[in-house]
Amino acid sequence: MTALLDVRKLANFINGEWVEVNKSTEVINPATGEEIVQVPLSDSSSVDAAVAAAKDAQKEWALVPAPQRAEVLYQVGYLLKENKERLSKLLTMENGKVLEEARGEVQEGIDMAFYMAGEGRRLFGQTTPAELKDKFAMSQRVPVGVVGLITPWNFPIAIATWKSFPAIVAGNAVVWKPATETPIMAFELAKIFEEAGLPKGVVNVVFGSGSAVGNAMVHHKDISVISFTGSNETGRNIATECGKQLKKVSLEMGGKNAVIVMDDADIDLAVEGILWSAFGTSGQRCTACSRVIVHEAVKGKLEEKMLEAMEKLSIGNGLDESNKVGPIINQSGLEKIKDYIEIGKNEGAKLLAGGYELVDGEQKQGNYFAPTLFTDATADMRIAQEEIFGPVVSLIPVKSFEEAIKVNNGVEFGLSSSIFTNDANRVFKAQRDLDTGIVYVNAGTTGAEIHLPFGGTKGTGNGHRDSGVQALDVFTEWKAVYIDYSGKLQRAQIDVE
Ligand code: UN1
Repeated sequence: MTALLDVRKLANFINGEWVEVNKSTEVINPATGEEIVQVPLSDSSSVDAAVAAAKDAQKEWALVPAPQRAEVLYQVGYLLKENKERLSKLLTMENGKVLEEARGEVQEGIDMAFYMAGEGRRLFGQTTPAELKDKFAMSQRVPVGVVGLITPWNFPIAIATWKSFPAIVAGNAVVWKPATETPIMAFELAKIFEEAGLPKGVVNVVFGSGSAVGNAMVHHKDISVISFTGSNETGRNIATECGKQLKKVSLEMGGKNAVIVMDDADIDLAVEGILWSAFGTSGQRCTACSRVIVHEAVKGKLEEKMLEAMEKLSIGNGLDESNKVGPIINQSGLEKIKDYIEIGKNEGAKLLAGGYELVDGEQKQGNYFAPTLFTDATADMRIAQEEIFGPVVSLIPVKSFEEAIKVNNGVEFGLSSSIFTNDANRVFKAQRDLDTGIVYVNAGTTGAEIHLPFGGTKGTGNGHRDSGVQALDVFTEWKAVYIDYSGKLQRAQIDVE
């Protein structure tokens, strides 16, 4: 219990009512090991109730003109703004990310609200010339109905806004399962929807596990679209099940993102970019940098400067603003990272810094892991291929620009990539040849802005995008409309003069 939060136990939000559930589990602050609140563990009956409410509400909501639907999102934006500091602190408490980053994440939600509200006055379709006289043709976006959102713990508010805001402005109703590790942002966002005047049933929140709540959503016949961000394994299972039902599914499942440092790069800038994208959020971002592909001519210099900069990173509770690296979300996340340290050592990579859990003093109660640097990794090692989701980065030396691009692309994921170079030709070649959904030049692999499409190639997803205007493609169908005002039967393809 904290002064920032006025309840001891969260409740589901179904049809505009706060519905208690008997079974619950604790939400732990990963920085201190203390319980913050209890989160419901719902079962499929809550999902059924939420979907029924959503289905009902959606019929009316779809008839509200889009600019008026957008008015609610403007209100949501203002309320997020008003509550930014309190929400950021709660976010740090449930997720662990340092306060500066938590503020950044809440800001992403604010930006998304105003951006998507603007779409209420656009939601463009197209008018198209018809091939026959006195005939009008157009295509327009229509809502898909009830959408199911399954969101992760690493960006509990930003990712929720990337998905729910476009869904709402497009005229859909939402059933949302947030991660049980970080339910407070969902609870707060639901309260904000309520206060902003969103009609009841348009957004419903059901707390609980993937195996109970998530599974029931994926199997529910009245949910038309599932939008999921999370692990590769879960995403693939969801896609298989949705495939059987011909249900549209949008997946975002992580990355193995690299920063390339060429021999002509500004090394100090590269070090800053790597540090920010490898150790921000303790490496628990889908976009986190976990490989550095470095030209052998500057490898020694980069290692030296990385080590120097890493020494200055203070690790600890994110509410203390002097800390730059917060905790790992939970024990199993920590164990996975430890396993990869052993794997890396056994594979023959050289451990230059970190590689251990912090177990003394203030850090004893939380899940802290030291920022870690391996060097002399090779492209095929498991630490250079698999997503670790922790503050672990591996340097892979290469001999040329071409080899760097090849190593970057030689993984199963394709979310984000970056290159540090001052050579204009390399910049243009790299942005063309790096096989990822997001490419940065002279910046790290993180820092996506909400009005651009977010997502990736290959194992990262299935071709859809979160955020940006492109997110509307997930939550709408295209309808083609032909209006013949000639007063006679005109047959397309046949009666063309
Ligand atoms: C994620 O990595 O899971 O680009 C989301 C970024 C943030 C969003 C990251 N704006 O780092």
